[in-house]
Amino acid sequence: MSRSLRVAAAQSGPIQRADSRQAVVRRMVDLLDQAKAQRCDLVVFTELALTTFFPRWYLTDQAEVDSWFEREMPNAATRPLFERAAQHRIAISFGYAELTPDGHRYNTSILVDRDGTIVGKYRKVHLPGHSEFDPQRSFQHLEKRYFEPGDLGFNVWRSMGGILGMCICNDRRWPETYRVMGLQGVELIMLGYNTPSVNSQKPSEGPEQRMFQHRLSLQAGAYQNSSWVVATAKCGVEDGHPLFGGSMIVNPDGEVVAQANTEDDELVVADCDLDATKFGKETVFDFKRHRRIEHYGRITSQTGAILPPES
Ligand code: CDV
Repeated sequence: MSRSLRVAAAQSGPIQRADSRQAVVRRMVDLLDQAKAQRCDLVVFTELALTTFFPRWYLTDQAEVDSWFEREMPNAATRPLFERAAQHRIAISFGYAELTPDGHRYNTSILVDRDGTIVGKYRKVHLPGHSEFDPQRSFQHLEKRYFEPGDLGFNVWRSMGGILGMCICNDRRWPETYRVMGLQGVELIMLGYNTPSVNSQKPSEGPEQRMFQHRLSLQAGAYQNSSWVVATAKCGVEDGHPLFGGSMIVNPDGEVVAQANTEDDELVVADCDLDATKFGKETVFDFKRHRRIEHYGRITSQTGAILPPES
């Protein structure tokens, strides 16, 4: 049986603060229809796909904060997306802000199978930014204010004949993200991101350098774990704040096989042969044969760097 999946990264153009979830879902359904016309099996939407990237706003009213969160999934706004995906027999993944019944808030993504059933959930582990208003920054990035670090770890799921994993945005910059999934045999990693085009703490770091770091992270993660990586942006200018595009699909050799041309709603499609992950997993990255865990203790026993003593 062929283990090739036709996968689309469904890049999102900007979502303004005033845009309704219903309007956003209509755009997502339109991308799903395009994916159906291209015979896609799986469509990967972005991080916080239903709203503007609200962590750029410093909010003190909890009711206003909670207005950006979803209390159940699917809900009235997203049901048309679930229904159209199931009708097309397309699996999807997308991100949203999750408010749990017991009051926890996470930056979450889910995997929905071809029948419209949620089969996987991931909650963002590496939350960037800060928790209080920072006057030194040219704009805010308040993920640490609005979300708790994810509590589910980096799981993988057997779906559509393969082993699939998820992470979200800043997670893609951390080798631990990919390796924990790699150690579970991951064959395709899905991720969405909202990345400002400039560094709010370093104006000289602009779109070119940030795109280089984005590609570097995705390509290294794919190669070093011999996995496909599907990365989907929300991009364009949201209420005056530019986010870069660069949605792409990277093969298990670390090569970019498809990438976005715009900073708007756009499908980026590639045929992902999951058997192409085998060679790397059985040779240079045969973890069982080559990993030397007796030397990796610091990875899980400390966070910050501990410098050697001065001589
Ligand atoms: N949404 C994000 O996680 N954005 C971060 C920015 C703040 C650097 C990212 O890693 O792209």
